[in-house]
Amino acid sequence: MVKAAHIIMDSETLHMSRLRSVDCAAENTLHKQINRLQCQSSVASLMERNGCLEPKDIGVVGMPNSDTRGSHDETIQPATVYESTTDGNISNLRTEIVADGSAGFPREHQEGEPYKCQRQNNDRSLQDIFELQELFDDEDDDDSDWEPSQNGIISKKWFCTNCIMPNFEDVLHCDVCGEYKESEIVRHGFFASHFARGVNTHSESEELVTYQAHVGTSTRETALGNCTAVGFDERMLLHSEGEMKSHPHPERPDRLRAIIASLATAGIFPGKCFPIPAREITQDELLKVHSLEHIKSVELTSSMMSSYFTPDTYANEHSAHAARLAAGLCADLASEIMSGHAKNGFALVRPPGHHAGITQAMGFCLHNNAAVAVLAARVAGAKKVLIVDWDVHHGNGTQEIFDGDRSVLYISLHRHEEGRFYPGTGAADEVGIMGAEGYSVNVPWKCGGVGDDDYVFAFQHIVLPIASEFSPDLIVISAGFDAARGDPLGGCDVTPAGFGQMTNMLSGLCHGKLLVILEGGYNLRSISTSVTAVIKVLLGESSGCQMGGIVPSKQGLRTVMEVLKVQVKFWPILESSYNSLLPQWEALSFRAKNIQLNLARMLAARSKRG
Ligand code: Q9C
Ligand code: ZN
Repeated sequence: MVKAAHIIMDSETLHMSRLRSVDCAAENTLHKQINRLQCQSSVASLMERNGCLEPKDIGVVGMPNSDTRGSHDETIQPATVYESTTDGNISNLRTEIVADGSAGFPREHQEGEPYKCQRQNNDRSLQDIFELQELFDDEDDDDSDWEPSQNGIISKKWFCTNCIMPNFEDVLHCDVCGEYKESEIVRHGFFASHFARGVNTHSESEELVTYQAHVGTSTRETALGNCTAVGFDERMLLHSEGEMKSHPHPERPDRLRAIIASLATAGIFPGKCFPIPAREITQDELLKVHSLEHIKSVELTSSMMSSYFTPDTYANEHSAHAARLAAGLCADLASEIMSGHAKNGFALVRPPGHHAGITQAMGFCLHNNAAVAVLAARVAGAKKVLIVDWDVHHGNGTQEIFDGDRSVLYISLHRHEEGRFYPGTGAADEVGIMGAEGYSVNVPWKCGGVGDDDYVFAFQHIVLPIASEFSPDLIVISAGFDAARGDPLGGCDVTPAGFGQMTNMLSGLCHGKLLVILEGGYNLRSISTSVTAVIKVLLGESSGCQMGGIVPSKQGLRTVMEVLKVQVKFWPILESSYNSLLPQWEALSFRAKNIQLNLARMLAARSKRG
């Protein structure tokens, strides 16, 4: 049997090598470009309509000289912009590009100063498109991919496989992420979608059989002992939005396909990690997290081809099953780690879970996988569990489930924008309730564009001190990769090395008992490279790169100070962090005030003159 698994892997390796040659070139190109056009004018205009952005801030952010796509240099194709008019029609409004790499960076201080400028939060692209979804969908179905353009010429649009942003027929590379129109990102390898797959040598069902054989072999014949376990089941790919909307849903089956293909190419899975077979979570297990009413409402979707909990939380007839498998995998991974059968683990699951609360499905989430895992860990002997949630959105569901529970510490870092970013919860002063104050720790970023340094800085000064003090028996990471560079929803800037670094920092606690659970993350290349980086740390193959010289952005330092101020009441150990950062912070806010003061004086003098 072991031999058989080897043969399967070899044929897979061969199979994947085609993908590798295609992808490496694209990967290099893409990584340089990924940020380049993130703040496209189409996005900016939508934001502007919503009153989120000053027109002057519209710009192209990134590296104008890094275009490796072809011979053309800074010539940036104008993106066409749609805006819904009051009568519900979609009309083309404007075409505006500032081909200047510095545009969009608000410059509060001079070059060379220690605080990095943050990208303007003008990249909530998809979110805005979603808010307009109903308007888009009012259009006649047959016309859904046809949009009028400024000069009356009709052009057909296509959606980027990698980042799902809309593009015009005549461009060959995605305007937002640079992915090739006919991208083969999920074309080959395990579970490539029927849709994306052209001519292929062997069928998907053959691959399923070989994959299942491999799962069976390794789990039966190998002791997991010191290994990294991976939970995956192809039946979770069946959860998809049945209705063809005018825009593809970001939480799509290809997310898992892309990750699986990357891991296979790297020889990590199958290869170095051990597969955990999926099982469905039981109703009794779910009842420890969710209300019966919620469980029933999810089950009810099995009899419907298409249903919705919220406008963006869909289900098809397979969704409830997929959600039970996702939760079951998380529960089993937690028990395997607690029992010592596995060193650590990664749950490659969907639908995601952290927005699902006691009584409701929302934010693409049906059952709360992380919460289910915590309860399974408890059954397996864990007294205290730490949940670190680095999905770009606040895990309102997880926080609600454990709000009054001192045995579960929930720490979340998320884009918040004073409650304007989805789901709106997770302010620094949400600390837990009913005697469990201090057992919810929220790190709410004030804007988008947050990158590695701010995350690592917050880990150094908040997450690690509190986590060591708490001394958990297990750490569950609610690992969304939508804070990743290139994500269409998150608009942040965390790199694979950043995710690796955070994983590495946590692996020093509780003897490395770490369960990583996939939450969000919608750019296929970003999530694939990020998951790979995290698993390499879990495998002990990488220590997550350099650590020195972490310089937070101004907003990052401000958020960290705010959180320290709130949490120091519950975690006295934070006092030293707070005191050591105070001079840095005061100097910074003093300088900012001075700039403001000087500006005010200048303006006053000017108005006096004229
Ligand atoms: N106007 C996860 O990343 N966007 N969920 C809603 C409503 C929902 C994200 C916009 C984003 C949910 C798991
Ligand atoms: Zn998210």
